[in-house]
Amino acid sequence: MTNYRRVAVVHHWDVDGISSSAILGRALFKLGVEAHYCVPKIGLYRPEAIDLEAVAKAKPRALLLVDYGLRVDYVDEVERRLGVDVVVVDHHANAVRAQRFYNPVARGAAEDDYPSTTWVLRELLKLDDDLDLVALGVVGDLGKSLEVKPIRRGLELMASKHGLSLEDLYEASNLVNSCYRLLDSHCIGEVRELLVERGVKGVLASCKLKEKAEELKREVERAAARIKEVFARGPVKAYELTSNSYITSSIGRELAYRHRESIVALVHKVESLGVTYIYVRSLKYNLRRALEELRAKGLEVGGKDQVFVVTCLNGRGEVDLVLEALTSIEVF
Ligand SMILES: [Mn+2]
Repeated sequence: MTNYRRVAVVHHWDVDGISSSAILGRALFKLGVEAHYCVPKIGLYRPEAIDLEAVAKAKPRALLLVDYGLRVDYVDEVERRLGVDVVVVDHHANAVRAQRFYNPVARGAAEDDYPSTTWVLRELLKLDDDLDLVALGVVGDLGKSLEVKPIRRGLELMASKHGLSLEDLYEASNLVNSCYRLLDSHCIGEVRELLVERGVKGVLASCKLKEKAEELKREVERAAARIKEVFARGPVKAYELTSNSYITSSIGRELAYRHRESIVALVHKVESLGVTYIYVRSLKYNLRRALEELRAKGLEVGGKDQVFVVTCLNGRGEVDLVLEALTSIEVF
């Protein structure tokens, strides 16, 4: 990394992405590398989501793509357009890239062994410090499913070294994620700085973040009251959500926990983004095959074994294709 005197860090807007960029921020500072940060347009996993003009203005020698789950052909496109090395650090299911690609999951490692990008960074940078940030990324990505994972005990120990409990990490994760759920990019930048300077405790002490979380909670309650069931066949249940906040995953997760034996699909049209998301989660069924099938059909899909999201930009019957793929899962 010291080959590059100045880098741009483009990171995912969720708590794992922000914690990862805070870890990198500290590491780059120690190496004397200047870092410029940029968050892609919230909700989009495409080259256009990255403000390449702004990135180019900073004249970086390399761009680090952190926890963003961008398709490998899109990564190559960004590299071509920007004309500098792009380095990927990630843990989302993806094709493998030949160079500058630190994603053990894409290379075949088990998702449970790399539950977050902070965990990938921990290994890559051989971290002994910053373990509160590492643990925060894991708690953010695993959510409540952490309770049944073997990694739980280890995280508890990591947190306790910083005088924190798992509960504290859940709360911090919720506070940090309020920013992107309210589509507030400015807030994301502030939180990253806070994490770089003061770690997880800084987040827990922030009044501004507490207010954000309260604002979000009220919006989630209002939206949850409007959810409609629109499809039910076998284990598959589909719901429709209307809200102009990016609360697809909070509501989708909640529905999945409420219907543990099912595959839950949540169709969420976010008018302020001009995008419809289909969020699919199941605690019981492995969705990887459906994810790959839909990707092969040309849909914009990102995700893992238990969860994936389809982004519908022009409405080409994606909902029907997803329901079709899901209703055939049971056969396998
Ligand atoms: Mn992640």
